[in-house]
Amino acid sequence: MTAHKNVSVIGLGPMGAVLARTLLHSGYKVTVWNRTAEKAAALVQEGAILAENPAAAVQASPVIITCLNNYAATRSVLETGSAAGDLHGRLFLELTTGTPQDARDAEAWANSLGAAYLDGALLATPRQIGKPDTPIFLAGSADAYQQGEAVLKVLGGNLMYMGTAVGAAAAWDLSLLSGLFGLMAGFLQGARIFESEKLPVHELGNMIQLIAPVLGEMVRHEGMVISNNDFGNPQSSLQTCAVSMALMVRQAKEAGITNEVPQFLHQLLDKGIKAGYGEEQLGALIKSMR
Ligand code: FVH
Repeated sequence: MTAHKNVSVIGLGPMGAVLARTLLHSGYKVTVWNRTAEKAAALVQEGAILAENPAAAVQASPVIITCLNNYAATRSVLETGSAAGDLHGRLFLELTTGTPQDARDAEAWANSLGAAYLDGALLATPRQIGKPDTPIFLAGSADAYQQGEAVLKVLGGNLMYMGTAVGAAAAWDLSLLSGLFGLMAGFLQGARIFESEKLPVHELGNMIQLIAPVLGEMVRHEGMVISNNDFGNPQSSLQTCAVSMALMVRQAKEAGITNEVPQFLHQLLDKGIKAGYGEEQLGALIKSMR
């Protein structure tokens, strides 16, 4: 087995364990380390090697994947014993979720140790890892990306290298998560509307999946509106959208359900309308958010 087929995974939470297992079952020699060693038991039975400490995990492979709760946890683990010094000449591939500043700090630290650094963001839940369409955002030097590409391809077929500005993967990740959780918050309010009308909630989920391209087109359009700074000629103005929000607030009152989500959105729209953007496109709301 060549050194290129050796990889170490530090952090065996739900995601780290799946990353290690996926690599293991793709023919990699996988060395693992986790603060709570018992979490490695199943992986060891499947053929992974449990490192005694973080330094041993680093020494075992040319590519070190970290997937922990946050970047501070990664740093504290890699500052244990000789692990940090042992990173010299290796690729440190951080797959923990963080901010762009976390990524910049991590890259500067890794480079100061003589390690290559690649910042990654997994746009997937553990059960979606290892599929041909699993998206992973990457950022860092082109050399670091080349060093990590083969391992990453096993974890997700849809690699998106966002360039050498190392904060880019985290920026893409957090921005998409913002969109996702906004949709989820809206979906949950919709689910309460469904429940109040005794409709089956799973059908709402199915419908959102079915019409996702139409919803995506609306978001794409507002992205162009903002980038072009062209907020005129609305098909659906802030004023129009505020009417829908007011309906949702009223429905919540009529049905005796929570109104937190529509109330919040209504307030946001109201702020934009009061600022004078009522007859502009929905994307104009960004002007009162700036
Ligand atoms: N799970 C998911 O769906 C998401 C999908 C998108 C990407 N995320 C990110 O992946 C990172 C790891 O997530 P996770 O699901 O594996 O679980 P977490 O609870 O976030 O992390 C558990 C591991 O972190 C270790 N850990 C926590 N604090 C420390 C510390 N101070 N020192 C050392 N290790 C620490 C923990 O160790 P232990 O509790 O088992 O001993 C686990 O290994 C995360 O950034 C997600 O946002 C997953």
